[in-house]
Amino acid sequence: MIEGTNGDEDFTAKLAVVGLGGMGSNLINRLYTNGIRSATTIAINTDAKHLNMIRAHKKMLIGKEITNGLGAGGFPELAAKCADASRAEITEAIRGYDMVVLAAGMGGGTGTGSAAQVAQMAREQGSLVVAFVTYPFGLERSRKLKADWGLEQLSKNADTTIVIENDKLLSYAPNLQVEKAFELIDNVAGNAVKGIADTISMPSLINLDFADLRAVMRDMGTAVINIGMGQGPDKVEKAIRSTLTHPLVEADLDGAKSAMVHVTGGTSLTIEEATRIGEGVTESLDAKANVIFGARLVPELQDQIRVMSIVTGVKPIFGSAPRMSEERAPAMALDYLGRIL
Ligand SMILES: Nc1nc2c(ncn2[C@@H]2O[C@H](COP(=O)(O)OP(=O)(O)OP(=O)(O)O)[C@@H](O)[C@H]2O)c(=O)[nH]1
Ligand SMILES: [Mg+2]
Repeated sequence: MIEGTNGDEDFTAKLAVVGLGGMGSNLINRLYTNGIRSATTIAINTDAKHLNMIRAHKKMLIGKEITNGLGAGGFPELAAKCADASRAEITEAIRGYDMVVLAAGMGGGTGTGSAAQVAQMAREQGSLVVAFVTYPFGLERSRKLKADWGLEQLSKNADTTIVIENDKLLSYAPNLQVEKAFELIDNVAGNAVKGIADTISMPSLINLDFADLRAVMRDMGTAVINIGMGQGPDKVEKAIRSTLTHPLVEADLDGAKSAMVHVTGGTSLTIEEATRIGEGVTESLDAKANVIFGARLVPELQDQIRVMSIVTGVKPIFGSAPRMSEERAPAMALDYLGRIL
């Protein structure tokens, strides 16, 4: 018991992960099915059929009177109306969380049109709002304008908006089938969300608490996420190198204000190794940037080290990755990527 308390109070930060639209709900399904213990999962969609297939702690169909549960058909304005019409229920569902993590694919109707509004509702209640969004493949041409619009609205309303560019992720494993590509993206985003949730709610080798996270994520605009992995004798160097070479969107780091680095490793990971990685992956940032580290031991990882670094206050540059080809190719690329990421 902590001195000065009656022992009943819960000092862990309360977290909700809210998935919006098809992509967001799929991510929630994955998190829930894999058993996320540190956060409440909430799926929100205008599409009743899709929502029916999703498993989550809470599910919510929005704008029933407007779309009849048939989805927003790629129209963000319509989805924004749906979010507005369901404002009271959404506000109720996200009430009382210290942090709300939003997930949505930019480029369609529901996720694109409702993300900014849900972010605003969560902020009004005082939650720290961090959004994970994907930016459409080059081959989804008509969706990019919508995505740009959605991203702009969202970054005005969320504290930090972390962007994953689909093409960029796929440039590390070209010629993947679209479905496999989505699966991969969901995995990466899901791991990142789970990483943040676990980091602040479970005992760790190097603890990161909610106050630390808030300091680097409050009012920070857009952010980039880099992921890396190391294994074997040079695992620390490999982890640093792969993290620096696997940004999920290219960005101009000039204005970088802060960064969060999280390292996960098997039980042999030492504090010294984790610190070395934290320093290695943030070396190029301005000396004034506020950098926080966290590290957790996950016995199943054995000799493997996994790194996630999120750099905030940067400007994403879209379109630097080669466009994903529409060709179909073997799934072995997925296995290859699974190892790097
Ligand atoms: N990672 C991932 N991305 C997806 C998935 N489905 C779609 N996307 C991407 O997310 C963007 C938005 O698609 P959806 O999430 O299906 O759209 P929505 O928000 O449901 O919009 P409406 O169906 O028009 O209401 C697409 O342009 C794709 O780039 C998925 O299962 N996983
Ligand atoms: Mg949909």
